[in-house]
Amino acid sequence: MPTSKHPSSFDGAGSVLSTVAGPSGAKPPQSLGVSNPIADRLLDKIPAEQELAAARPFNANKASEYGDASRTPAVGETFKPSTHAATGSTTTEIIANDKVGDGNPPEGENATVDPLDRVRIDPADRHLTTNQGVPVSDNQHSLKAGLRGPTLLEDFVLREKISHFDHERIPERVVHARGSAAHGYFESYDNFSALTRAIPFAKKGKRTPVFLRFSTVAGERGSTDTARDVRGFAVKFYTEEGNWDLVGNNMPVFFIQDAMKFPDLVHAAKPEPHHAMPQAATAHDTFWDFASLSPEIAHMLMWTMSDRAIPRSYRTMQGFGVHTFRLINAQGEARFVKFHWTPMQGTHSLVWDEAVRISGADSDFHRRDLWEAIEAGNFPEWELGLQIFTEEQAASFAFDVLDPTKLIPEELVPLTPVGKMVLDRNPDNFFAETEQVAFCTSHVVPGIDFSNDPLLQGRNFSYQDTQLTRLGGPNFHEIPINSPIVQIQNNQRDGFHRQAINRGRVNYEPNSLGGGVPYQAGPAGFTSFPETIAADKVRGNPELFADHYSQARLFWQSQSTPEQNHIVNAFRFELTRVQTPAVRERVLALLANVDDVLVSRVAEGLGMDVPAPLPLATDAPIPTYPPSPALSLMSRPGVTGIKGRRVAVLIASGVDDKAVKSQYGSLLKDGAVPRMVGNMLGKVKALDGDPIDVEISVEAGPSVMYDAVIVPDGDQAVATLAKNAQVLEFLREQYRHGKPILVFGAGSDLLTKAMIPTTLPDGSDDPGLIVGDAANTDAAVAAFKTALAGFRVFARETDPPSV
Ligand code: HDE
Repeated sequence: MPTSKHPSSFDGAGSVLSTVAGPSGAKPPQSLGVSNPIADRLLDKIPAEQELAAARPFNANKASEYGDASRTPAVGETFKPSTHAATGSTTTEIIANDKVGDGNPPEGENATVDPLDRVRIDPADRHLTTNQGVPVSDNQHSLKAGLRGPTLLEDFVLREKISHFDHERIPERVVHARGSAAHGYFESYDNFSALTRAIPFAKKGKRTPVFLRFSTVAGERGSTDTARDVRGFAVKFYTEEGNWDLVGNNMPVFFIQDAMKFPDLVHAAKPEPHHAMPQAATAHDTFWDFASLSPEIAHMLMWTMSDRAIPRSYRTMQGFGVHTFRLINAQGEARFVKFHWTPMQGTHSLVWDEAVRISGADSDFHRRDLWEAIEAGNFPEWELGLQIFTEEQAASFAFDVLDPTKLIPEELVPLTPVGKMVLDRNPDNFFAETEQVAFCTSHVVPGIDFSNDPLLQGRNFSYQDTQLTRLGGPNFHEIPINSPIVQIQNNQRDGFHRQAINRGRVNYEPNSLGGGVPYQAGPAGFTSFPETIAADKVRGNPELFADHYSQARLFWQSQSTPEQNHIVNAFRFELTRVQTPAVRERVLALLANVDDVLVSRVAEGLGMDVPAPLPLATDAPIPTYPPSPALSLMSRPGVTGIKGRRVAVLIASGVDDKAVKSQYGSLLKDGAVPRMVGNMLGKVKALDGDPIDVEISVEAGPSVMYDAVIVPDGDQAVATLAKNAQVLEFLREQYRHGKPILVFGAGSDLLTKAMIPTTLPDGSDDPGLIVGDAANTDAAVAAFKTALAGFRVFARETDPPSV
């Protein structure tokens, strides 16, 4: 018979053994009559709970919750229990088994935030099981009454499998449904704590893990990557003070000025509701109807009709936080800030004819490009630059910094580089990570704060709300990709799909029974900038929001000639697809306020006269700006050269294999991705040497899949290739899309057959058409690489295209 730990008194033992009521003021019992580890823990737990509660006779912080004192929240009071048992849910938590664990209560721990390794799954050497872990003997057949008989309802293996499959899909994002993502890190260039206490900027070389999701906006989850659209650029920083989501776009301004208009904008842009067409395109009546009645959209239209809306790659896009935010340092000093991500790969775009063809050739073009670059260790990088300015400066600008249709020209507030972001790891699983990641603009950390931009304020509600439906409840922060890398400790409980098993009976604050924990952090926690506001409660916009055109004009005037040509063509394309003449006319009336040349060129393309401009929304003088070179794609060629650029090497039997192989190798060495492209798969006989394998056919990998082409020497090869109209079309498209063409010897005949001009339309040399021969091979390859690293040869373009 075991001896009791406290044998002398049984007084009050019945109450300890009960879960309700007890004597007033009695001393705790010293024995429960039996002794075993559980009873002993109960005997310890009850008085320790009482002692813990008694340690807090009142809430000492209460007075600090009112008036001026409440501006500096106090740190919560905490009390340490004499035994850990005091705060447990149950005395039996020390019982161990394979399911519940080792019986050691996890003091101060929330293991749901442990690194993703905890949920990565690999089936090596494992048999199939059901979701209940039951081994599956036969994964081929349902359970039937006889080989030719009906399937039995009893077949729980079949039912589980089919039922899970039936529910595999979750609602796609209402906007930004189509996206791709990668892991990486942000590295701070220095200690920027004078600017912000946000921990990613705390020290030189500090790395913060990130997850970045790129997306298109209008298209559905399966839509094409190269649609004309804004791209999402959403970065989740996993910081030691919680997650910070910088949910931006690849354009620095937005369509509307108030969150109230977002559902209208998106309804107008999405497929028309009666026939659900067109997919992933604004080229239809309802979008332009809404747009022309909402002239605040003018500036954003210039961006979406520009080449920015058809990026070459996610890796060649800028990213912008769009809104004005605040940075706050440890002393509580605040500055305004705009966030800019600048790609080291340079800013490069597609041309429209190419984008349309890519949609047929490879609608995963951007997704594939990002995936392939990272898989090959060619990690894309962006520099984070900040435009930092004070409230006083903001007040002196000709525009309102709370207006998301306005940008701050870099010439007015230059970028301060503060760090770089590198994407160095593809996700393991698209659904678990890319699809389930939940960005919310309201996810900020100490040192980052909002401005009163009415769009941002509305977004702070919308994203959280969206995730509730999309991810099935309020516990989406527990989905591994969304959980922070730091502890989550609070009194939120329950809800669909709850993973955490919270220990103890205390799920409220203030408490004494839990020793006061988790306690409020006080000054160490997130505090909002105490902006002074004395205002009427109103619906409306500030005066400066009424200038709708000055920055649209700034953008237009800052573009290079080819970029302006593309904007004209884009308006012409979109408005040609519009059916209602009155809508077209109204858009022209809007453009008439932007620029005379722009509107007359678009009108000409539509066979219409330029109408009278739309009335302005303000009588105030319209600001003028000097052109901003930073707004042209041409201002950022990038620093990574030909890394990741794809080059087609056309081959057929009789090709000059030595030359071809050396060029192939030299491109590979510089990080480019060459491919042997032929009429069909198989081997081609080389001029002298080993046969060469064709890697892809012109049919499966047409011209638009490459950034450049090499046409090698070899009479027989050229004669074979010349018989294939797809090859000739291939070359014509390379030319039309402004891509470098390197041609050797007999290869020139192929260009002639394809009717490719040897000079530019104005008669001058074409810098992208490089002719090599045995004497100048190295120089020709070098010139080709220079052309490949740079921008396209836009000087080839004529309207309409002559090739
Ligand atoms: Fe979004 N936006 N948005 N948006 N947005 C969403 O949230 C919304 C806006 C942006 O890769 C949704 O999780 C409102 C501006 C990105 O998962 C939704 C308003 C900017 C992503 C939503 C805006 C963005 C979203 C849909 C006007 C650039 C994708 C699914 C007040 C600064 C993030 C979701 C990802 C996604 C609402 C305007 C960027 C519905 C109400 C401005 C990059 O909550």
